[in-house]
Amino acid sequence: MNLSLEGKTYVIMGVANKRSIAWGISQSLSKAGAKLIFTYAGERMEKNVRQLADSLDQEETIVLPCDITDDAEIEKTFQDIKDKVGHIDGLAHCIAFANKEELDGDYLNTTRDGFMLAHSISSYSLTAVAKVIRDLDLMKEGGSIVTMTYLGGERIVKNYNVMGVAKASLDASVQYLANDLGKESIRVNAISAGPIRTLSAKGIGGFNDVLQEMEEKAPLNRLVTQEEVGDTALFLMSDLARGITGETIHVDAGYNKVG
Ligand code: N5H
Repeated sequence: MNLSLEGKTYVIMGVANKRSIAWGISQSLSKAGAKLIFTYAGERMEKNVRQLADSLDQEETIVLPCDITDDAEIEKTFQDIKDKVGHIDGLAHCIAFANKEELDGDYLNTTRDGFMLAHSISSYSLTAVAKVIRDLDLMKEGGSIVTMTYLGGERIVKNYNVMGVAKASLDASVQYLANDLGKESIRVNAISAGPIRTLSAKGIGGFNDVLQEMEEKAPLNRLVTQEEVGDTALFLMSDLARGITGETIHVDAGYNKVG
C-alpha cells in the first residue's frame, strides 16, 4: 500500500483559478501519478481550467462542462466521462455557492430562494453526482469521494450564515452516502479546511478577521495552504485511507479544537 495513484483516474469538480482548493487537490493527485478529468461551471471558467489543466504533467487533458444545478447535464457529463475512460477511482467535489448578500448580517434574513440555491449547489450536488456515478457503475472497482466542508456547518461562524446550514446538510449527506455506497467499496469523506484566500472568499466581509483569529488561536499558529488540503485529499484517495469513510478530517492547523 502506498500513496501512488499511478494508473488511477479522478474527476475534479470546482477549479476556478490557481488559488482554488480544487487546484491544490489537482496538483497533489497529479504529482502522485493520477490521471485527472476536470469539470467546470459556466463558459467563464473554461479558459482558466483548460490553461491550468494543460500546465500539469498529464498525457491528455480532459475538461468538460458540468452545471450541477441541472440533473440532465450531470448525467451527460458523467456518461461522457464513462465513454472516454471507462471507469474512475475517485471524485473531488469542491463546489459551493450562496448569494453574497446573504453571507453578511443576520442568518434570519435568508430568503427561501437564497436558501434553496445555497443548498442545491453546495449540498445536493454531491448526492446528485454520487447517484449518477452509482447508476453508471463508474466506480466499479470501488472508489473515494471527497467533498469540502467548513467549520461553520458545525458551529456558529460569523457571516457564514446560510452556507453553514448548507454545510451541515452536506456533512450529513457524507454520512448517509457513505452508508449507501459502502457496499460497493466506495468511501465518502469530507475535508474541513481552515480559511484560505480563494476566489469564492474574495470580497466577503470579515474574511481578514477570520484569518487573523486563526493565526492567533490555532495550535499551529498559522494558516493552512491549498497544498496541505491537496495532500490530505491525496491520502483519502489512496489505499492508505481504505478504512476511512463517513469521516470529516479537519485541515485547519487544529483551530477547531480551540474555544
Ligand atoms: C466565515 C466565513 C466568511 C463569510 C462567508 C463566506 C462564505 C463563502 C462561501 C461561498 C461559497 C462564497 C460564495 O458563494 C460567493 C459568491 O456569492 C460570489 N462569488 C462568486 O460567484 C465567485 C466568482 C465564484 C468563484 O464563487 C463561487 N462560490 O462559485 C467563511 C470563511 C472564513 C471560509 C470560507 C471562505 C469558506 C467557504 O465555504 O468557502
